[in-house]
Amino acid sequence: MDHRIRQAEAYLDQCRHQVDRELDRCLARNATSERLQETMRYSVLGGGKRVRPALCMAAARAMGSDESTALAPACALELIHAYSLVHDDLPAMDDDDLRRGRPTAHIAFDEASAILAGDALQTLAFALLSDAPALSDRQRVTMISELARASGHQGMVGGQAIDLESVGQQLSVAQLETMHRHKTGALIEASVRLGALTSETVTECQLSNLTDYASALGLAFQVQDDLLDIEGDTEVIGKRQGSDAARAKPTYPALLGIEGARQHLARLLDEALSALESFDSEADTLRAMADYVVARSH
Ligand code: GRG
Repeated sequence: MDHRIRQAEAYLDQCRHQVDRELDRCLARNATSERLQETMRYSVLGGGKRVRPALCMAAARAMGSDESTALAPACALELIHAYSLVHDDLPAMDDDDLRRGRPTAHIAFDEASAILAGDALQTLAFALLSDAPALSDRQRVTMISELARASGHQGMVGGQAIDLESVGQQLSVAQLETMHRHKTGALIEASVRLGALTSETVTECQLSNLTDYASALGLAFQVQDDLLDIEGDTEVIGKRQGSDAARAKPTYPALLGIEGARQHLARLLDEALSALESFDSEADTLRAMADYVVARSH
């Protein structure tokens, strides 16, 4: 297990290096407004684990694709993720002052710049995918469609809406799961699916198994996030210093108890790994990523 976690950390470093170089290049062009460009760069290039790009590239590896074909989708996923964090931190949402140990975008710049940067990061994700030189037209359209669904009202934005509506409410475990499947899970599923779609020969059965892996992993990610919240990990300061409303949100440990949440996490890890049973060693990086997600400390 420890060996697999170290393997995942090394892979995350490698993906971060490639993705950040590409994002740096994309965000250096055509500065219509220097302030907007600075806010975008600050929001994307200032840290982050790069879990979604790594999942995308690991899924491409599992399918035997050249991993460079997954670079554009990996960057697009990170851009959507960055936009969601910038908007999530705004006063109208979670009202957070810190993210990744630094002032949030609306504090470092201003609210209007943060809103515009989030909007522009989102559209840049789709521009990047539509221009991806290593993908066929069909792959580009499929990926754009999948990413749009996963991040829009049927996915992440829908989950955020449920989250905002549920503040102060008593949710059941099933309702909490529905919220997280949309808010966090949909983009994690898209990360793995876009990686797999870099292969022209991926079958429905392979996609379905990889989606099951990602679906369990997405929930595991959230359960671990809730546990880290409780354990008061100081490295996730931004999220932890949210508004009173943010703190009143329902969590797995609140519903299941800390031990119950840990057991749930272990079951989800089993589920994720079982979904990869039909894959051989080519899926070892995905297996390592699953171990990392449940063991991560930030
Ligand atoms: C505002 C449209 C809109 C959506 C917001 C995903 C989301 C929806 C908000 C993020 C808030 C949050 C902290 C959710 C919990 C799980 C999560 C996505 C944590 C942050 O992701 P990491 O840990 O962050 O991958 P880094 O900083 O490593 O990139």
